[in-house]
Amino acid sequence: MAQERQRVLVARRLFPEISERLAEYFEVDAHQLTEPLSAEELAERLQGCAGALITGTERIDAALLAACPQLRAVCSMAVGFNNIDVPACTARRVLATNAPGVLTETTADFGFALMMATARRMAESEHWLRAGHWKQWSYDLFAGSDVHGATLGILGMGRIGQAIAKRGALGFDMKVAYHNRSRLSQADEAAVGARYLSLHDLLRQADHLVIVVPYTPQTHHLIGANELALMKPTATLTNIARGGVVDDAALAAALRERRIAAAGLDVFEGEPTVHPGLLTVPNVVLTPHIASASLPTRRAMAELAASNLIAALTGGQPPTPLNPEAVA
Ligand code: 8YV
Repeated sequence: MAQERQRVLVARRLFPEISERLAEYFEVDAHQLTEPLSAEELAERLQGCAGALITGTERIDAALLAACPQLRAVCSMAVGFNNIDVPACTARRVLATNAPGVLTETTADFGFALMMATARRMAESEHWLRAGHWKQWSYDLFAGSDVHGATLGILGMGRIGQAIAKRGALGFDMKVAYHNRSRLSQADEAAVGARYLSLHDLLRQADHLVIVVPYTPQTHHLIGANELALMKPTATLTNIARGGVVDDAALAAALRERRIAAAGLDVFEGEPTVHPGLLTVPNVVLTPHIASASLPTRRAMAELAASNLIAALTGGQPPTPLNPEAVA
């Protein structure tokens, strides 16, 4: 009798070829709707599943794992994994994987673009033009701040932070400074043209601050009212990391009172809901968590998650495990 195939869930609507590839190995249940599964629906759909391909938005916590005892692998196509309780996965011998590397350059491109759009007031001026306000030239019409030659402050110097640093140092002649939990080696600092500063010095010196730290209990509201108060009134803040690293209410107040010049935000506390104070100030560029959204990169992210899932459930070596000890 043929051996029963393992079941896997593809928890979000994705490229059809991902499900087709998984179907060569597994019985695949692919969620087809753009609307995500609720926590209850996710637990229900995972019944009897050995694996799940997820994104950065499905919560994998102890309660879900307890409700899905057959689960052996949870493979995310996001690099950030604050939605996965990795120790809880390890305790249940569930392998968890993320998707580092494949989105680095695309995400760095977007972070740099968002910082530039913020500094040069692109969204604000575009809305104004569309609204029919453009009647004449004026010397200070949407005059912003320069990017080239300015001090780029990078908070979080992992792969994406380093890729942004290179863009600033090599492409735009910026003075690049950074703060990170651990300092880079001298060779790595030289390679990306960045010097290390304390968080407070970084906030004081940056003309353009770009935030790229992972979201953890330690980075929750890392940037709040006190930190914003250290920034230059001419400075911009760009967040492509996670909502929750910045206190959005404090940021909205700082923008409204022009205590900093402008912000560019791709991530929000409680997204897709956006703090109402951010929706009503003009000096902020708002995008819906799309920093990794080029089609080739989204495909590469999904492919990496699928490779992890196939390896995890067929006795192979998953390329990017978060808790290899879970199955050691
Ligand atoms: C994802 C991201 O698009 O990889 C991450 O950590 O934030 C984005 O690239 C998002 O998490 C959905 O998976």
